[in-house]
Parts: sequence; structure tokens; C-alpha cells
Amino acid sequence: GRKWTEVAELADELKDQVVLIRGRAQTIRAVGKKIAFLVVREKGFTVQCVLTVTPEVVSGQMVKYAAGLSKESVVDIEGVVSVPNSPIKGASQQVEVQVRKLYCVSKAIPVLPINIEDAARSEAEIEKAEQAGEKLVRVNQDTRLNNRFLDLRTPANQGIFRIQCQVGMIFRQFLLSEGFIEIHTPKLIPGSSEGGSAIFKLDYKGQPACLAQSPQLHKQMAICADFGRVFEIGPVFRAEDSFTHRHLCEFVGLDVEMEIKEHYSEVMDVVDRLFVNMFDSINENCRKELDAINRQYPFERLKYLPETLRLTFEEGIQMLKEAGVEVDPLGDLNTEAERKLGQLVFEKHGTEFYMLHRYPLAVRPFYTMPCYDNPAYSNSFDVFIRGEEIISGAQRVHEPEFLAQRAEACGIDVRTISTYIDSFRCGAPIHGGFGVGLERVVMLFCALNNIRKTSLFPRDPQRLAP
Ligand code: ATP
Ligand code: AMO
Repeated sequence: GRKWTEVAELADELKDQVVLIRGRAQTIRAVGKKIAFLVVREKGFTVQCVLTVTPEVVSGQMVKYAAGLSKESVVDIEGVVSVPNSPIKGASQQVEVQVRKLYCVSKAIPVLPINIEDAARSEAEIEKAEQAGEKLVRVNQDTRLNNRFLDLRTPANQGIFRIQCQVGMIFRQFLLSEGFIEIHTPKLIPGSSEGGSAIFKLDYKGQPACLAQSPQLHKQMAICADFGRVFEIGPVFRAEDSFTHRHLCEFVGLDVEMEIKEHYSEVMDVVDRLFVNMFDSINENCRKELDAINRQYPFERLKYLPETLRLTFEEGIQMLKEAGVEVDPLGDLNTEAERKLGQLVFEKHGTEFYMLHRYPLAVRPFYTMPCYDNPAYSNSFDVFIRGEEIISGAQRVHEPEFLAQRAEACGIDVRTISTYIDSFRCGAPIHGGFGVGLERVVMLFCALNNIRKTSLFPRDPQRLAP
């Protein structure tokens, strides 16, 4: 086969070499009848390609053909790499391709629902252009999501989903290296796994069933089955009825469950090492992706410590109190208080990533282990990025009678989880774990303002397509 070069690879080193590239015609501009410029984009990277009428190589007809291509058509180009004297605007690569051959592989319709260049502009660019009297199209979120496959072609979106891939990859690699095994639990289950009403109900051949709200019950049963340390990457379904910037009806759950030898802090140790490793890896290996996101959605790099800060819930409440924010000491923190605490923690400790543990028992799910020294609190934790929750975790109740009692006290129909409770009757390891929302990690790491930006095809209370 012929040797292909990726647009992202086009650089000075290739000067004077003949390259073959495939990409999309992002913009097409003819200057008279003898010159045409094509900006060709591949995976979010762009290069300027120049057709100049040259005897034996480029005919006037070829220039005319190029000028008539529709935007987003897929083209193959063979040409010579050249280095221009002045910086190139409107393309990511700082070299040009002097075109010798051009083929259209697949034509796009002449008018697209979204213009990719419009969709790729930052707010600042739009405002600047508007001030200069230019009229630019603002592509709103619904238009983007309705035409998601086009919206996803922007450099920022290409970056977002490559970073999402990195998060999943580090999660898997790190846990495998620490002796965890990957499991796959059922998504069709008889009842709620988290308590609460946010469940998608369905009919399972005549039996009432639902889509799993989490792998919680089955990941714990895997511990009762002696797998020791397990993890899962899989879909989680929540019939959220509120429309917020951080809730989806389906998201990707990164779940962990493990035996505990002595203290629930062993679970927090895993979170600490895993996430510091993950953030380091993204910063080191995803520079181009971070730059692409930054160009459209400017953000400050996440500030985190080599060893993750841990505060108790009581310490958190105290910090809020000192700042004049009164909250119920045995209640949950609302979104506003969580944000405020994030700010206070940053001011005091210089980190935007921290853990809050020993939550009041009353605000945690039924399976959460109460603190031995004070049962009003629990061996549980949440983890925050920039003042918003990305992880919930805890030590679990492993004593079956107490577990049934806790479930009942939390209003759960114990019959729907009887097989789960029974799994603790044959000797149960002391254990704990946590669950992470993949889309939230990427959203908050990149300081994006909406979880729909980090879900490939988001599902929210109003959206089931595309
Ligand atoms: P989890 O469900 O894992 O706890 P979460 O981030 O979805 O994670 P919730 O328990 O749903 O958190 O809510 C945490 C806090 O966020 C609640 O105390 C509540 O005040 C606030 N909250 C939840 N939903 C909304 C909403 N739709 N609008 C404003 N605040 C909300
Ligand atoms: P929890 O319900 O807190 O805990 O969920 C764990 C993490 O999942 C993410 N998350 C969501 N992401 C997008 N849309 C939603 N609607 C949504 N709801 C939650 C958050 C949250 O921190 N079984 C426990 C975990 C455990 O203890 O192991 C659980 O499901 O990032």
C-alpha cells in the first residue's frame, strides 16, 4: 500500500517531501482562476493545501474542480510539503502542502446543518468579531446535540473524547497493576440498587425489572465471591427528573470494590494514587488535546497535590461556618455549599481536588457502614474537583441482618434485594469501594460548564436521540 501521512504529523521535518493525506475540505477559497486554497482537516488538525496552475502538474480545470468542492467532503491529496515565510492563520499545522493530485473520495451535501468553523469558535473570538462588525453564527447547544456527529468534528470535541479515552485507560491500567480484576455485572436487575426513585422501569418477560442504577449490589457480591479487588466500566442509568449541568440519565460509571484489611482509608488510598496518576498522565500525554480544548473553552490547569487532601465532613462544616455559611451538621451539602467549600479549600490548601469523609449516616445509601465510634456518621467519602462531586464511596455493611435492617429503614423493599442480602450469610469479607462518573471527571478536569459536552451522545430528561 501507499504511505499515508496524518495531518497532525505535517511539520518542518517533512519539507520538500511528497506526502499523501486524507481529510475533509474544511474551507475552500479560489483566488482568480489560477490558485485555490483548501484547508484540510483530519481528527481536528488542519493544514493549508495550495493548488497553483502549473504546466503538466496542475491544470486550470483542476483548480476549478477544487474551488467547486463542498465543505466537509472527504479528499485525498498528494503534494509537496513547503514552509511558508509567514505564520499560517486558520490552520493548526505550520507547513503547507503544494498540491499535485486531488481526488474527492466522498462528497458532502452543499449546505450542512452546522458549519464546523462556526462550531469551533471560542466565545472570545465570536465577541471580538462581533465588535468588529462581522456577523458570526453562534451554534447553540441543541443544534450541536441534534447534529452531534458534525459537532464532534471540532478540534475541542476531538480533544475531549481522546481525554475521556485516557481517563478510562488509566483507570483500567492502574487498577490492573494493583491486583484488581475487571468484571461485568448485569444491567437488567429486579429493583433499585441505590434506593430512591430515579429508576427506569421495564417489563422483563412479565416480571417487573429496571435498568441498573449502579453495579453496587453485584460488585459487592463479587467480593463475597472472593475476587478480592474488582472494577467495572459500564453504563449507569438514572431516571433523573431534573435538568442540570451535571446530571445525565445515562452515564459511564467507573466502579471499584475491594476487601478492606483494617480501615476504610485503604479505599481512599486507592482513589488518591489512581487520580494523581490519572491527572499526571493526562497532563503529560494529552497536551495537544488540552490545547485544542483550551482554544475553544479556555481553562486553568487543575491544581492538585501529590498526596490528596482529606478533610472530615465536620472539618468541612467548620470551614463553612467560619466563612459565614450555616449548614445542617447532619444533613447533606447542597450544590452551593459544595462549591463554596471547594473555594475555601483551595484558598487554604491550594488544591482543587480533595476528599471529604465521615459523612452523616442519614445522607448516605443503606449499604453504608456507620462509624464504629459514632453511628450518626459513616465510613464514607465524596471526592471533589473544583467544588463539584466526581466520586462517592464507602465501607459497606457486611453483616446481613443489619444490612436488611438498614435497607428497610431507608424505605427499600427488602424482597427485591434478598439475593444480595443472602450473599452476606456465608461469611462476608470486610469491604468497601467507590463509584466515579466518567463524564464528570472530564467535565471538571477541563472546567467545562456542562456534562453534555463530555458525553458522546448525551441522554438527559429531554433527549433520547441521536
Ligand atoms: P449522587 O447522586 O452521587 O449523590 P449527585 O451529584 O447527583 O451525586 P445528589 O445526591 O443528586 O448528587 O445531590 C447532591 C446535592 O446536589 C444535593 O444535596 C442537592 O442539593 C444538589 N442537587 C441535586 N440535584 C439538583 C438540582 N437539580 N438542582 C440543584 N441542586 C441539585
Ligand atoms: P453515586 O450515586 O454518588 O454513587 O454515583 C457515583 C458517581 O457517579 C456520578 N453520577 C452521575 N453522573 C452523571 N449523571 C448523573 N445523573 C450522575 N449521578 C451520579 C457522580 C457520582 O459521584 N454506588 C455508589 C458508588 C459507591 O459507593 O461505590 C453510587 O452509585 O460522579
